[in-house]
Amino acid sequence: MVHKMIIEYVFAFIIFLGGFFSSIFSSLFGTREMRILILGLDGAGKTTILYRLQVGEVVTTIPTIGFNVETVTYKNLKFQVWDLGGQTSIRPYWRCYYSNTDAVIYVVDSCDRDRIGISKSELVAMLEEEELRKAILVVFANKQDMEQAMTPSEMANSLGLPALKDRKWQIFKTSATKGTGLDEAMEWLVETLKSRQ
Ligand SMILES: Nc1nc2c(ncn2[C@@H]2O[C@H](COP(=O)(O)OP(=O)(O)OP(=O)(O)O)[C@@H](O)[C@H]2O)c(=O)[nH]1
Ligand SMILES: [Mg+2]
Repeated sequence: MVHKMIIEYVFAFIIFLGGFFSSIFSSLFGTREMRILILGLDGAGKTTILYRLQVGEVVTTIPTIGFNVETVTYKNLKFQVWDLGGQTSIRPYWRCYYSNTDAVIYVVDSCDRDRIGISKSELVAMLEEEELRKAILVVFANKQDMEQAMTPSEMANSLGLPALKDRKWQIFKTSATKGTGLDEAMEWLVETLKSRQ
């Protein structure tokens, strides 16, 4: 019991340190890369998407405890992409990574009807944060290769996207394992980021 608590504290500290260094790094370098966070519930496909974008392949993933960070080059633009663990106990640490974020890729499992409400509340709470006021939001309606997948418009409504105020957002259907839809979504993200500069 005591051991478990110590391990949890150590994990929490490591995740917190990750967030601390990530914000120091991004504020130290003037001509910085665009900073993107990949967020969403556990199992949505965030890590699969990160490595699809980086190496163009499907990697075998395990649930992320903490974070993965990679430099992704897309259309000659360099992005620093942070993929954070989505388990309930890790979500409170997302906010350690918010500062200087240009865009959030919010990944939703299109087959997870039971948890779309939880996904919405996490999204709404995240968007209320001052540090993310100017961040662009791209929702990936992921796992569209599955037969029971919800449609993007159904998901947009369930997530409350049409009600968002003062936010540049778009939703795309994706399949990280098949590799479909990612290009279109990244294209929109790049163009939207460029037009804001
Ligand atoms: N069918 C299907 N499975 C997918 C897709 N994307 C990811 N998966 C699978 O979903 C599972 C979870 O994927 P991860 O990328 O580890 O999920 P995650 O969002 O990083 O999860 P956490 O790290 O726990 O937050 C893996 O078995 C993936 O292969 C997809 O588009 N279609
Ligand atoms: Mg992961």
